[in-house]
Amino acid sequence: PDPQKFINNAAKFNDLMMMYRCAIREVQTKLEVLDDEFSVEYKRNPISFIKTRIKKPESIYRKLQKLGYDFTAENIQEYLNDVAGVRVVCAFIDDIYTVANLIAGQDDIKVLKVKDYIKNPKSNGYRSYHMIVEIPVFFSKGKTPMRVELQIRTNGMDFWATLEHQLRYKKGIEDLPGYDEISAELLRSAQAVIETDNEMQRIKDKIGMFHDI
Ligand code: 0O2
Repeated sequence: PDPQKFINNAAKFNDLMMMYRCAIREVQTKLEVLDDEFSVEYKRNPISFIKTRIKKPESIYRKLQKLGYDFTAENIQEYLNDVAGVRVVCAFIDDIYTVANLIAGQDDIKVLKVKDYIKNPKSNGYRSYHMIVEIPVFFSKGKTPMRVELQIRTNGMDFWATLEHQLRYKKGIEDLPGYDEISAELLRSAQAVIETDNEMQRIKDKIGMFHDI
């Protein structure tokens, strides 16, 4: 192993992660601007909270390996869409589409891919609106288009997905004797969240007929 090569690669990796952190900041600011404007214009916030994350080196490595690529900065930039992640949690289902459309309509944003797991939930019950966007970030070396994964969901969808994610990532959970029953229970709880989300939307629409909301 050549130590100099290792040091150069590590520096390149750090540089790239810095670029993803900056891309996240750009997207986060856009979302905060929209939320701020909404709170002044309509006296309410469509966004409950925003969470951001950079994919961990180990997860990046595993995903590249699964796709059959080496762990290099070039491959990360070329083949991975979700190194930079922004999760937007909204109060109501219609807020999700409002936020998604307002972001997609901005002329410096390019939408590369959309997966609507709300209209088409996954078989395990997972729901969320996923968007891969490309945003230009201005560095001293010039303008670089960076990809960011946006996951937009309601509080209910987030509550369910967070718990399901924690359970799924527990080692060996699939081998537990009652695993099928656990999956079925998770699916039933997802259904309960769908019903509550829909109910809240109906209530909002009802109030909205008489009052700005
Ligand atoms: P982590 O730990 O959150 O980073 P793509 O290459 O984009 O077409 P991919 O990567 O399967 O294919 O994208 P997809 O389906 O849009 O899902 C990516 C992310 O969505 C996942 O990231 C999760 O964060 C979330 N997600 C997708 N399905 C589920 C699910 O069934 N349950 C939960 N809780 N979250 C889900 P990672 O990298 O898997 O994990």
